[in-house]
Amino acid sequence: MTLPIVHSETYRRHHPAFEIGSGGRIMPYYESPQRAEIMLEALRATSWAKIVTPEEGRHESLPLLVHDGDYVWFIRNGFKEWLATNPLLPEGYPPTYYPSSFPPPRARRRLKGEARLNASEGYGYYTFDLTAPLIEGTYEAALGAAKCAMTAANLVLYGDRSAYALCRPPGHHAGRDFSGGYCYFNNTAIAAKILSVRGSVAVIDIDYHHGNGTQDIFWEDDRVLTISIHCDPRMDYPYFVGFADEVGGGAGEGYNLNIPLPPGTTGEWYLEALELAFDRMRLFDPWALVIAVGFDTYGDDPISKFDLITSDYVAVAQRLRALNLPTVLVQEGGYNTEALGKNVVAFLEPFAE
Ligand code: SP5
Ligand code: ZN
Repeated sequence: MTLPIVHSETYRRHHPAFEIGSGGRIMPYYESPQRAEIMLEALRATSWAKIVTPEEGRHESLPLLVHDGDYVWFIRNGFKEWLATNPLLPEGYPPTYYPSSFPPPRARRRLKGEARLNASEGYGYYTFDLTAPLIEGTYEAALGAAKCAMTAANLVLYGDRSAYALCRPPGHHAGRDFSGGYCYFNNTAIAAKILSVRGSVAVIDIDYHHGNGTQDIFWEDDRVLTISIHCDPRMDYPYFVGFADEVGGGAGEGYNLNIPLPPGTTGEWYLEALELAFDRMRLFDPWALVIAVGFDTYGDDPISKFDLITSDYVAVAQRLRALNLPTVLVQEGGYNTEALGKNVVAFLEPFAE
């Protein structure tokens, strides 16, 4: 029994020093390097995890599969450009590029393609909150995560039944031209896009938070069905997107399904929501499945309000596995570092074969 686990050491290059709570308080950066370290450690201790590194090569055009060129340029070069303007740097932690202003609603589209001209203050154009700052190693880490997703997708294209990408930083909040929610390049969308060379693909996002970036990327696409099960945006992040009436647009109308659930959701309710997702998926009849995996649905997650326990992840995974589709699993959130190890092992084991 084995399951390929694609992992890159580049995640260590991305380690923002803090995040800013809604009360203005400085908090630890929940999306920490320890997350990946702990999951990898726990997987190494199993008999079935086959840890592999991403395919060799620079692959710098990979993010362009799902992101606009000006956005990718900014994630790659924005930090350097900003640093060269001699910003007033803080003491006690490394230089960190936070946006200082944001385009007011409706102003943004006028600037399309020009925002890079003011790289020193322009990051607000490309990011929708304060949780995805740029530091020196952010691009390298984000590209490394994208390569893990690509490699897992290629493994499945070339015949593996399932493959898991241990991506860090995560990706599902990153859209065509924006970062946010700890996300820079949308690893899940990259995997889905690669798999879509062979036919239609379903994405199911089981992170606690709505996969707004993935929804944005495939909004007008009828070849990739996007489904997200998440906490009701009236009650939690990302607050302004993720409602049930968002169904896709243009050719993609009817190819996005949001299933918002209330705070306090248990494993039992969750499994019912999963069946709704499966009903839509069966009609769509994809050749492959991408699962955006988050363990922030865990009862003891520090930033979330669902009530799943470790054995619920086994049940969820068994049902997903029973769909009997070639499957790429992509790591998204999950912030209880104590529990991440046992949860990732519990969830992935049904996919080992
Ligand atoms: C990939 C992913 O899971 N991104 C999630 C981004 C969530 N950002 C909002 C964090 C709000 C933290 N609030 C702290 C409350 C502590 N009780
Ligand atoms: Zn999340």
